[in-house]
Amino acid sequence: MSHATRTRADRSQLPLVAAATGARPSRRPVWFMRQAGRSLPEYRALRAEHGMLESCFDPAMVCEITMQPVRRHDVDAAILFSDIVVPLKAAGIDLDIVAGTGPVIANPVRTAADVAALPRLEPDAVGAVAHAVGLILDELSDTTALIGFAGAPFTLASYLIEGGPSRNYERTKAMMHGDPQTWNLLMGKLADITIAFLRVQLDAGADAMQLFDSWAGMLSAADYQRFVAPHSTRVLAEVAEYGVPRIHFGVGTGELLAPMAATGADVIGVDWRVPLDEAVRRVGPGKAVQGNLDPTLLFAGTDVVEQHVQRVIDDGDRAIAEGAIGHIFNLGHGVLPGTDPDVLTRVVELVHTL
Ligand code: 1CP
Repeated sequence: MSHATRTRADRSQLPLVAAATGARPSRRPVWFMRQAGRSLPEYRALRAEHGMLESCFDPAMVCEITMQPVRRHDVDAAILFSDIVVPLKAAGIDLDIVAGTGPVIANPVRTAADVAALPRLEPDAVGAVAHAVGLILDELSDTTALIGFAGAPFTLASYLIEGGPSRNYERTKAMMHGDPQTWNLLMGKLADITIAFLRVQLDAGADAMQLFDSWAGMLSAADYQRFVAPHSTRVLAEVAEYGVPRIHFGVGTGELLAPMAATGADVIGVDWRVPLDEAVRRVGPGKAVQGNLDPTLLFAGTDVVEQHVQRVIDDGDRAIAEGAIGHIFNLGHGVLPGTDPDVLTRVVELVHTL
């Protein structure tokens, strides 16, 4: 089967790509991390009968769930419906995504032997994802970008080592500091998987990509530089040839914005703790910024939402005055499950008119 993939000239029409590359977007682009998911009743209805991982390997379902927030909110980007552990599962690692918890790893990776036994990701194992990307591109308008994504090696390592979500990351940090050689082998293998997963999505035609290092903010800048940055840098370098915007994001990364920017990303995602203009002073000029409305403020009522959307836009404008090449509006982290989807629709309208 053949699908419509976009040329570089087509992509420059996408507001998200324009903002990410220093061109003038036709409107300020906005999308939301976790825009597909439990805030939408149509998502809950579809998922009621299908497991999370099962859904991620069904191209028609991936396409439908990816498109739901685009239809509803008129966002400027779709993000592929998947999960950061999908390539690990596809490679053969025994794990599940448990409702209300998140990823759970059957046999956590704790020793040099565990690391040596980790499989590689064969592109065919995520053929369903490539298929889904094609279906999505056939449905998207000429002005809506498709963002592919992957988890960065550190965030993936934290799930594999801890066995699931963690509060303190003690086992992760124990391996990092106590056995740096095994740590680096693990991070190298995860970087390979991440690169392979991103390449599959980019070969299939994704217009942009986001590397999620969600939990990197748990690290000091020194540890980030020494144990994480070289691996994320390699991931970003290996996909540079596609020429699509590479977005890099983590939570609580105020102290890491400079080293995260130095990994080579084109766009730096910022959480709600650091105003976008201050973020640019840390990131340095020449990159775009993405963010950063606090997702909890969506529960605070219309007046608060409107006031803070305006503030983030003003911060974004100041960021551009300070040397950022563009601003992509987003939340500072993912949409929370209890969010009223009508509030998200209103945020998009506001961003497009203010
Ligand atoms: O039952 C459900 O509906 C499962 C909830 C859910 C959903 C909707 C999970 C479990 N993953 C997802 C989809 C998902 N995951 C997307 C879809 C696209 C979109 O944004 O609309 C994306 C981009 C992710 C990426 C992801 N998964 C990240 C990075 C982004 C972030 O939020 O920081 C992380 C850390 C995960 C792990 C994960 N998967 C699911 C959960 C609940 C978690 C977090 C668990 C934890 O707190 O550690």
